[in-house]
Amino acid sequence: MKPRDRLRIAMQKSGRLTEPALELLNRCGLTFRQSRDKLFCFGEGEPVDLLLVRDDDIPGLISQGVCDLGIVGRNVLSEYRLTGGLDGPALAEWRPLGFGRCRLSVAVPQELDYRDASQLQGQRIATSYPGLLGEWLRERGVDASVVTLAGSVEIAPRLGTADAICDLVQSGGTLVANQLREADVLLESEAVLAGPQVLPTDERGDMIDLLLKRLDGVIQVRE
Ligand code: PRT
Ligand code: ZN
Repeated sequence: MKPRDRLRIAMQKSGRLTEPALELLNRCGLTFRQSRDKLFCFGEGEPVDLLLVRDDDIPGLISQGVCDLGIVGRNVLSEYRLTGGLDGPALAEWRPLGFGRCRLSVAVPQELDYRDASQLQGQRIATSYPGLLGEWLRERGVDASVVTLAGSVEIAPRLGTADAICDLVQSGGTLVANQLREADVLLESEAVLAGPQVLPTDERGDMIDLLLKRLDGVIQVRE
């Protein structure tokens, strides 16, 4: 890959993390030329550009060296570490960013009296997070069948294709609407600044140091 002298940050093009991520970068003194409909956003003051993509693609783009950093949910980063990024360089969570908070939880039918994970033995659990769910079940010695779905996980029990689900929960409204209830939390998530475990040592590394310092300042003020 050709060396780059400008830092490139991947972030979600259109979704829950887009506005708060841009606002945070602005507060760190980074501004971008308005081309939000495009893939690429050129940074005006500092040598920092944005790549606007689907959140699921962010860890892979960092791993391949297409981007230096990314703003992505811990849920997506952790799942990638377990399932997608096994051959690439190790990725690290450089900073928690304090927005996009949610939980990855197992939810069961409302009428089920859930006590612990052993009740999931032999059950079918629908999820978009087979890596995180599989690891959690293994750690508890539970043998369940993981049904991987790309979306609309919460309707699987009503359709009869799963007995329980493992999905992101925020207010809990989606679970209630589907006659489910949160039974166990696998992961507390929020948006994080992700990057390679080993940061570049060139000018981009200097820019990353500067960005981390500014981020720490902004996050401290907010707390
Ligand atoms: O197009 P792209 O692939 O980029 O977007 P996406 O649809 O995959 O992601 P998006 O924008 O929905 O979410 C981006 C990130 O926001 C997630 O990866 C999480 O880190 C974070 N986040 C925070 C959430 C939620 N809260 C959330 N509530 N992501 C999804 N949800 C969904 C959840 O899947 C469920 O369907 O909202 C529903 C539950 O919400 P409640 O409030 O009813 O409990
Ligand atoms: Zn996505």
